[in-house]
This record gives sequence, C-alpha cells and structure tokens, in this order.
Amino acid sequence: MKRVLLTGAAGDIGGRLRKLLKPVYPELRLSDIKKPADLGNDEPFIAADLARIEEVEKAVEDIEGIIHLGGFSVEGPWETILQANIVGCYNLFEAARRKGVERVVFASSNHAVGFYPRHHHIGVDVTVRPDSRYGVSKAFGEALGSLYADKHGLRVLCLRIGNVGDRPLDKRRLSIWISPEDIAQLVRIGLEHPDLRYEIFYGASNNERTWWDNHRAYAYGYRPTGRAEDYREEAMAAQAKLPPDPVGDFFQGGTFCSAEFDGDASRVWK
Ligand code: 15L
Repeated sequence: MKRVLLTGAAGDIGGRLRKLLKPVYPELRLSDIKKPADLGNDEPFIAADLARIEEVEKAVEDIEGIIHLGGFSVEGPWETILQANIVGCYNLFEAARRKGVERVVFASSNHAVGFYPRHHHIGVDVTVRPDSRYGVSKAFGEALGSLYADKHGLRVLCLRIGNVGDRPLDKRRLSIWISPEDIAQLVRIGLEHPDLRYEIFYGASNNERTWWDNHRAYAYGYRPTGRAEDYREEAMAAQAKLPPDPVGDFFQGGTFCSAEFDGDASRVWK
C-alpha cells in the first residue's frame, strides 16, 4: 500500500498519525477542511469539505487506502453532526467507491456503544447503544462501511476508538486509553492485512480494566504495547478532582451519557 490519504489531518489524532505513519507511507496525502498549522514541505495536502462530494472525490483521486478521521469529533448540534459526520461519511465512502479506492479505515468511537454499563464486558457483536448524536453518527459510519464492504467489495476496518493520548487522563480512560503507537498499529492492520474484509476493532491499548473483548484485533496480529495501568496513580489523582457524575460514572461513555440526560436515572446503580 503506497498511496494513502489521511482525512482529519489537522485534528489531534491526525497530527499524531501523520508523524507516526509518514515513514511507513512516504507519499501520505493529507486532507482537512483547513490546512494543519504545522504542515511540512514534504506533506502533500488537499483541502476538502466532507459535506461536498466533489471536493472529497478530488482528495481521493489515485488513492489506494484512506484513513478517515475527518468530521466532528465530539458531541455537537444536530446540523453540525449531520453535515460533517453523516453526509460527510457517506461522501467519503461513495467517493472511495467511485474512485476505486481499495481500503478504508474508519475512525468510529466508543460512543457508538457508550450506553453499555461499565460492568458489561462487550464484544463488537453487540447492538449499538450510542450515547450522543455523535455516537449515532459513528454507528452510522460502521453500518455504511459494512454496506460498502458487502456490496462493493471495499475492505473496511472500523476502529471504535477509546481515547488517544500520551497517557490516560482519568479513571474512565484507564479502561479505554490507547497510545498513539498502538492506534498506528491498528491502522496499519486495516490498510495492509491481506485477509481483512470488514471488521470492527476496539481502539484500546493493553488495559487491565478494559470493558471490551478485542479478540478480533488480536486475531489479526494486534500486539499493543501501551498499558494504561502504568499511569494508574496520576489518572486516579486527576479523577479525584472531578465532580461526581452518577450517570456518567455508571456508563461507559462517561460525560457523553450524562450530558442532556433526562432519562430513567433508576437504571443507574447507586
Ligand atoms: C471520542 O470519541 C472523542 O473524539 C474524544 O475527544 C474523547 O472524548 C473520547 O471519545 C473519549 O471517550 O474519551
């Protein structure tokens, strides 16, 4: 795989993957609605608004594999989610089909299943339980990827990403954290593994407190090196400074669940 496009290149995960994947894919093409501030001379860039399919088609021209991080990366107003993540995701897969792209790695999110309680250990075969409009858009992207894989033969990997960062930020992130190196490893499986047709993996490092069964990723050779527990003390110290959040602390999606929550709080174990 040589000609790879990274959408969402100006975002946080995009910035990290740009650096980690450049040595692997020297021709890595970047795209975002705006130019990354620190764009290097050796980094080809095409601006594209995901809501405009003609712009997306230009960005994917001659590309073999796409890492699709583009879109709105947290909860937002419906109109924002609709354009960036629903229309935008459709445009990305449809442009990929029209231009003969072989593979798409789609950045899904843990928020597609955020309303599972933390005491549930879930695989990738559970019904989605989104915790936000954002989470719904990620479930939509996973479904769209499945359609394009089954109907059009695109090879698709959906990564239900936990939280990417240098270290886990709090108690919840001790369960869902993924190091930048580990997410780069998963992306490479999506772009290169010969047997991959359509899969969903959890984007998590080797975390003792995980809520997820990620055996599909391991079956494809994933060997994470990050271990959230190594940062337990600082994450728990950060947690101690956070206000109590009975709903958010009960469900996997955290504050994405408690935000705007006016549901049945008796579902929450006290
Ligand atoms: C996500 O999907 C977001 O993109 C990221 O900003 C974090 O909020 C993360 O989930 C998380 O759940 O911690």
